[in-house]
Amino acid sequence: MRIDQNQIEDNNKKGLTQHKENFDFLANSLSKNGINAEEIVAKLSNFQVAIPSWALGAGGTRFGRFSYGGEPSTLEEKIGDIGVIHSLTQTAGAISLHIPWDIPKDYNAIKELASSHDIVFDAVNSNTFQDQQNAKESYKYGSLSNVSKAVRDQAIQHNNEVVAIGEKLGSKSITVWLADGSCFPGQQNFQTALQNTQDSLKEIHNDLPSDWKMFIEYKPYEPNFYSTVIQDWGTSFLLANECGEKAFSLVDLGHHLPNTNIEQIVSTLMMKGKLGGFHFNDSKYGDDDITVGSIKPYALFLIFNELVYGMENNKNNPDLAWMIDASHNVKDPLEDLMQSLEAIQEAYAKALLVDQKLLKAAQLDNDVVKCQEIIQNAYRTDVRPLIQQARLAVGGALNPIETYRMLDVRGNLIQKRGENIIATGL
Ligand code: RM4
Ligand code: MN
Ligand code: MN
Repeated sequence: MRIDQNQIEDNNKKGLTQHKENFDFLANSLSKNGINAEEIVAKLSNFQVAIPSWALGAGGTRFGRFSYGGEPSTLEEKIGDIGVIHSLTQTAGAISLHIPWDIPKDYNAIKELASSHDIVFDAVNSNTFQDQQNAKESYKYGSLSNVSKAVRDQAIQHNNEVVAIGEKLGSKSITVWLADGSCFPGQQNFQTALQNTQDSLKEIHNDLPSDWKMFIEYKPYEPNFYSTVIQDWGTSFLLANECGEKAFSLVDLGHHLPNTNIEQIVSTLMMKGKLGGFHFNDSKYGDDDITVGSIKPYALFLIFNELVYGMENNKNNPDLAWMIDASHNVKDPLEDLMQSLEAIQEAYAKALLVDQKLLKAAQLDNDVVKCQEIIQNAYRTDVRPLIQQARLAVGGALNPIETYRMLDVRGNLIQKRGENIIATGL
């Protein structure tokens, strides 16, 4: 289903007068503090977050999966769904493919389809955490870290193939997330596993096209429950350094033990020019992959505060690859993704309001109370009119979810695709 620009404009009409009042009021009060609202709006309009091809169907848990009516069953339909989100929000102009879940059949047709929705191909993701049909070797005991050279070679080869697929689509980066690790003490020699992983990643890195990047994602546990080879940012950073200049760390918000100070990790990686990408989601306990900003919006804001600082001060980092890595059991996946996009924009907008000069001065004075006031004043500002203004400026909906429901997008998708389709993916 394609949403027509006129439909969006029609739906916007009824809220425009109120919006204008809200925006003018906010812009005016921000200007008293020397903040130019239009500059922030322009930054928000330009901000694009990739949608992973595996987030468009209902997710599940190991206990069950409840499909959502009208789920996309082909890559074409997934791109169509992202097209819907992008027309409404104007912030989802990229797709990230997981291979082999979503290998295009006809590359030119897929590229044309994506560009007709104004969507580009972001990082491609390799998968060596599942055995593929007819594969010679099994990843049961690891992939890039495996004690068997034959298994490692197969996994390296898979990553090379993923890069080749990405090249045909215009992607410029590969994300490697490994499930490798061990379930019981003594099962694995830590040093051998790390050394093998390092050597394998180096091979992948050295075969990358010259304008490509490799993102190394870390995660403390799951599916292995005693040890994970790339368990934390330090290990990822170490490996990225060993591999070379095309390698970077990737932070997935759900891949930390409870209460980890993620904003500090972001800051360190940016200072060292080694932050490559970001996977957004939220969680309470583990890698819950729930809607961005639904549990810890203040933490998300603090992370964005470091990102904004880093983007200003650490030009040694590449342009960051932003992606939502979440999937859902109980919500309409498209509505859920729009909620995530809104939360990301909100945290970004609030971080842009932090008066960095004033904060630095307060830090130099050791004025702890003032530091907190500066940070929390920004956080407590209702920035929604800025986000709406940013969407309106580029043809998006004033209220994406409301418009989505008004147009009965889900009803249309169910009519076309049926009630009991299951999307490819986990
Ligand atoms: C992992 C990790 C990866 C994602 C897979 C599906 O936990 O977050 O980024 O590709 O899940
Ligand atoms: Mn991830
Ligand atoms: Mn994850």
